[in-house]
Amino acid sequence: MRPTNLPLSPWWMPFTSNRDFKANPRFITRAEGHYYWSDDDRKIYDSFSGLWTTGVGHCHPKIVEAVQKQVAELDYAMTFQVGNPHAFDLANRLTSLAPDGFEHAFFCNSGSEAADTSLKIALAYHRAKGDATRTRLVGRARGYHGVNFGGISVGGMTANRKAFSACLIPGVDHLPHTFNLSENAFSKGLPKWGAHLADELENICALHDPSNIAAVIVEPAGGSTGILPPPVGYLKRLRDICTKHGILLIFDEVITAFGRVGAAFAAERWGVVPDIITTAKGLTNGVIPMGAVITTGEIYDTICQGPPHLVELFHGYTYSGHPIAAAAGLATLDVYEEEGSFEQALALESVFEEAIHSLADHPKVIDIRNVGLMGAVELAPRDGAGGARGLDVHKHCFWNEDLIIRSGGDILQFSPFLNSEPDDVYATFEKIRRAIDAVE
Ligand code: PXG
Repeated sequence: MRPTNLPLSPWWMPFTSNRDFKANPRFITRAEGHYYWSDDDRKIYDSFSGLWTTGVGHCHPKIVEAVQKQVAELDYAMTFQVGNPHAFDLANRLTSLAPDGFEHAFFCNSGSEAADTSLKIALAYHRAKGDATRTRLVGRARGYHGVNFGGISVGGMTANRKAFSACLIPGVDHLPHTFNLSENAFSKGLPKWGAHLADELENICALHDPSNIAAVIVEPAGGSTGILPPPVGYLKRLRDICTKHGILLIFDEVITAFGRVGAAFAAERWGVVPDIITTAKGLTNGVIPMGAVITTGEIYDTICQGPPHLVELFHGYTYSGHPIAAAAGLATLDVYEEEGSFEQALALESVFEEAIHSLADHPKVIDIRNVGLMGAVELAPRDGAGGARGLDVHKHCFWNEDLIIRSGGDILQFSPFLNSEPDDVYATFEKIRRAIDAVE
């Protein structure tokens, strides 16, 4: 229960309309399984699995137990020049889960740190190889790679870049995004149109010469931009062009890894293997912050050379390989395996697709996109007030439908639990229909 006189002003909340929120706050005080509880003790269904994080449900007993045990046994240990078994164990488990050839995991604490770490590893790799001119990076319009300077520089979300424009890192190009309403509206799964958009990478190579390009970073399926599944054949074309020109391909799998697209990694689901994979969120079921950058043996071996007493990569965080985060990660990977979470997600894909597309006839809906257990319903914006309708639907769901949804502007996003009950998935979109009806 929230103390009624708790001042709200001091916490400057992330990605929140602070003044609007504090005028009418929405509090979550407890969670279990597929539900949150609000401070007025309503049981609220979570249609977003935390924030893409909590695929096997909140407060999973196995993960809770592992964290409780770990915090009492080894709360923290430095990881610079000292190791702990939990982080080594997790690195082993992660590299076994990843596609063949991925042999090393670098730990950090978030998706943003994973993105920046991956870019630094790419630059360090080319330099160590003697290709020090390869410094340029390529991202994609509407891409999201977190909010640190590297991530917003290669990212393509205008609102996240606008205020920081003068200080974005230099030497970055962007591929075009794959959103196209006239070609792909209401497509189910991977859109058929758009593979050719990967060919823009050839133009970027022609402009700068490939010998100057270090890496391309993309989300295999766009997430925070409002779900942009890759057009059929698109990822393979990117892979082929990168291979042809010696450019590293980074998949930002912070959302898509660990079952979200019905496999351990999107790379596996769509059969396209990058050189570096970034992860976070589902790595620990969201219980303890953690990210990991997984790389091939070749990248590690290239960077880790020279006199053995020297530090090979001048990068790392105080909490890289934190023992409690590692314990949470190990327990989470156990749960995925024991419960068959990735297979559960794959089996739910058609239920989710049918449920989300049931809104296709709604006059306020202009597009619906889905892949795996990622989905978006795009609403027509209100005249002169883009984003207001989406936020109103979010609030209406919270207060009137006992439902948490995520709205990014006028795009409603959904990330059902990997182990959702089909009835709950259908019920979610019945609630959404009522909410869209109810708001202006
Ligand atoms: N990469 C990707 C692909 C992400 O989706 C990050 C990096 C950054 O992770 P951290 O842990 O630093 O937040 C993300 C994060 C949304 C939403 O509404 C998605 C994210 C964050 C905030 C909102 O879809 N993803």
